[in-house]
Amino acid sequence: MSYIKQSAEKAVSAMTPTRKVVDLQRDTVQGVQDKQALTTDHGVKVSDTDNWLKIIGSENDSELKKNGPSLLEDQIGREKIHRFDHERIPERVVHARGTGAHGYFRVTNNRASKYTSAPVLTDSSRTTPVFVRFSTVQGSRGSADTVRDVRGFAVKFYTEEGNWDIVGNDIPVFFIQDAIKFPDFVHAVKPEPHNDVPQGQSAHNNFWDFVGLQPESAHMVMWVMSDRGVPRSFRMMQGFGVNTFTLLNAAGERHFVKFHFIPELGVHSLLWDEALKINGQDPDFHRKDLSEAIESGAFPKWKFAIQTIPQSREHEFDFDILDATKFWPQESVPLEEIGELVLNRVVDEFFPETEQVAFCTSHVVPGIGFSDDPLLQGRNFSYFDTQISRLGLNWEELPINRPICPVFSHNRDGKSRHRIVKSEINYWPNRKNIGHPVSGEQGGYVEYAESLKGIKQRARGSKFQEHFNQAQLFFNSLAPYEKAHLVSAIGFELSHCDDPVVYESYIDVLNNIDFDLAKAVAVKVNGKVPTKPGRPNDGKRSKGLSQLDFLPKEPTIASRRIAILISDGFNAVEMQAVRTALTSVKAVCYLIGPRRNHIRPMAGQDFGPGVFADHHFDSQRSTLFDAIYIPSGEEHVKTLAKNGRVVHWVREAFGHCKAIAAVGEGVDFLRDVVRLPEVDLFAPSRGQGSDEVVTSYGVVTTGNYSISSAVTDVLNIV
Ligand code: HDE
Repeated sequence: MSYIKQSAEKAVSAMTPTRKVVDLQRDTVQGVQDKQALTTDHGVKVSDTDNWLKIIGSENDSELKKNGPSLLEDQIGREKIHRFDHERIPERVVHARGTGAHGYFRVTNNRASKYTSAPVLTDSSRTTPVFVRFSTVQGSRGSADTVRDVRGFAVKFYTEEGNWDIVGNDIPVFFIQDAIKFPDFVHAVKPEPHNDVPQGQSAHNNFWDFVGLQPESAHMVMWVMSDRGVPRSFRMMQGFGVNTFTLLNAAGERHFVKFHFIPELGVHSLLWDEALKINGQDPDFHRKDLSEAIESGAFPKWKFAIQTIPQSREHEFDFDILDATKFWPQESVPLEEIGELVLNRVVDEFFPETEQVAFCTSHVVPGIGFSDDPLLQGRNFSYFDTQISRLGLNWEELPINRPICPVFSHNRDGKSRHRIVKSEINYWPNRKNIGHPVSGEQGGYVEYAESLKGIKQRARGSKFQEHFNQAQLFFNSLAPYEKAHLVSAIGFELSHCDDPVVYESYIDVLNNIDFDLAKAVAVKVNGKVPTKPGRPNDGKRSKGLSQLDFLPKEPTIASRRIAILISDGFNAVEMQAVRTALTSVKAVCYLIGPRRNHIRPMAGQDFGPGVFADHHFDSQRSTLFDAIYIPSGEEHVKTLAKNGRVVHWVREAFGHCKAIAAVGEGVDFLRDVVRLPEVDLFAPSRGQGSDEVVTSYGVVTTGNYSISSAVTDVLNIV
C-alpha cells in the first residue's frame, strides 16, 4: 500500500489550508515530538505514570508489608483517573454514529445573485471553508456503518458573515411533517424500551407499527427501503437540505429554496447482502472509505444546486411546498447548479472535531432565511437546545464550532466559558455604544417582513393531508432491479416483525402506493394478499429519483477498490501492466495472496525486490472490494482453485455482479468457479441496467456498471 501513502503525502502537501483549518491550528498541539515529556494537566513533569503511590515495605524487613495500600494523596494518579472517568459526553440523541472532514465550498457561477444577497452563494472570488459530518440515524456511536438507514449530510459553512449550517440528509424527504412528532418517531425507530433491541436497524415491530399508523411517512419509507438506504460510500450519496428555506435578494424579494448536493462519482449503493456482511467484516467501512479517499488525493466532490420558487407561486403546486414529506419534482422546478463542495482534509483528532462539531438549522446568514415549514420551525428550536446538553452552553466557543469572523455579544458566563472579554460593558444599550446592533444595509440580519393572517389552532394545512402521490411517483420512477431490491428490503424488515398487526397494516399502506408492490411483499411475509388496489397507480414518473439518473457522464473507477488475487507462479509482468493501467485511472489496487509476504512470480520473471501481498486471503472479503482481477499463470491458478476462501471470494463477487477481470488461465479458473461456461464474461451488456440478473445472492444491481466497463476498457488498453 506504500504507493497510496506516497500519493497521500503529495495530496496533503499540495493543499492550501482553509481559513478554518488555520484557525483550528491556534488550539492544535503542534509538532508533538517523538520524545515529548509527559506532564500533568497543570504542567508538572511526571516521573512515573505506571504505579500508583503506595506503601511498600523493604525486602529486608519481614515486619513491613510487601504490597501495602494505595494512597489517596497521589495527585498524579487521581488526575489520570478523574480525567478518564469523565471522557464520555452524551452521544447525539440521533445521528450518533458519524464521521467528518474539512473542505471548501466555491461558487461556480453568479446565477444565485438574482435570488440572494448572501456572498457565500454569489461571490465566486471566495473559498468558504466547510466541515461536513456524515452519519447514520438509528444506531449508537459504536454501531456499524453499512446498516440500512438514512444518512445525515450536515455541512457547516464558515462564512465571513457567520456560520451557516445545512443539516441535511441523503434523502430529500422526511418521515414526519410536524416537529412535534419527532420524539414519537425517534422512540419508535430506536431500540425498543423493554430490551434495547435492535441496534442499527429499523427491522422491528415498533418502527413498522409507527410508520403503519403514520401514513405521512410512507414516502420516506420507500426511499429508505430502496438502495438509497445502503450507500456504497458517503462520497457517492446526494445531499439534501430537505426543509424549505428562503433566499432574500438585494431588492428584498423572497424565493423559497431547496438545497442539493450531487456527487461527482454518481450515486451508488451496496447490495443488501453486501451491507449485512460488511457490518461484521468491517463496521468502519464508510469512515475508512472517506479518509482513505481524501488521504490518497481522491477528494470527494459534489455539485451544489438550488431549486427556487418565487414567493408569489407558493400555492401553485398540488402539494404544499412547505411539507418536508414532499420533494419538488425537477420537471416543475428545475435545478440550477451554482457551486461545488470539496472535502480535502481529514481531521487531526476525532473527538474535538467530529464529535464536538455541532450543527443548528437556525444558523443562517443574511440573504438566507427560514420558511413556515413546520418541521423546520421545530428543528430551529431543537438543535441549539440539544447542543447545550451535549456540549454545554458555551459550545459555540469550541474550536471546531467557532466562526472565522469576529464574534461579539453581551452573552456571558455559563459552564466552561473560554472567551475573555476585556470590557466593563456587558449589556445594551450602553453609554459607549459597545456591541451595538447593525442595520440591514451594514450587514445586520433582518427578517423578511411578512404579512400573516390565520387562526391559532393545532392543525396542518389542507395539502398536508395527502401522503401517497409522491411515494407512488418514487416507486414508478425506479428501474425494475431497484423495485426488486425494494420489495426484498421491505420483505426483510417486515419478516423481523413478529406481530401480525404490524405487517398487515403496512401491507395496507403499500397497497395505497402500488398494488403489485403490496402483493409481492404480502406473499414474502405471509401477510394477507390484497385483492384490489388501495388506490389507482397513475403511472407518472419523475427524473432524478432512480440512481441510474446519476451515473457519471464517463464511466469511472477512480477511488474504487480492486482486489488482485495472486499466488506463487502468477504472471507478475502482466499484473504490473494491468495494475499500472488501473492506478493511472485512479483505481486503488490491493494484492491479495496466500500470505502477507513475498509472492513468487512465474518462472523467468525477475521482479527486483519481489511482489508483496497487501493482505492474505483470510484477512479480507470480496464484499470489501468493487472489482477483482485474476492474472494468468498456471501454477498460481491451480493454487487459487484449491483454496475454498478464494473460490468463495470469486463466486460471491460474481453473485454481487462485481466487475471481474481475468487473463489467460485466470479466465478458465473464472469460468470453472462461476460454473457458467457460456457466459460472455466481458460482454458490455452485463449490468447495463436494462436486464435484471438474478443470482444466488439476490437480484443484481447495475450500480457497478461504470466500473465493469471501465475495467474492460483498462484490459483493452493493456
Ligand atoms: Fe435532526 N437532530 N431533527 N433531522 N439531524 C439532530 O441534533 C431534530 C431532521 C439531522 O452530524 C440532533 O446535534 C428534530 C431532519 C442530521 O451532528 C437533534 C427534527 C433532518 C443530524 C435533532 C429533526 C435531520 C441531526 C441530535 C424534526 C434532515 C446530525 C444531535 C423536527 C434534513 C448532525 C444534534 C451532526 C441531529 C433534532 C429532523 C438531519 C436532537 C427535532 C428533517 C444530519 O437536535
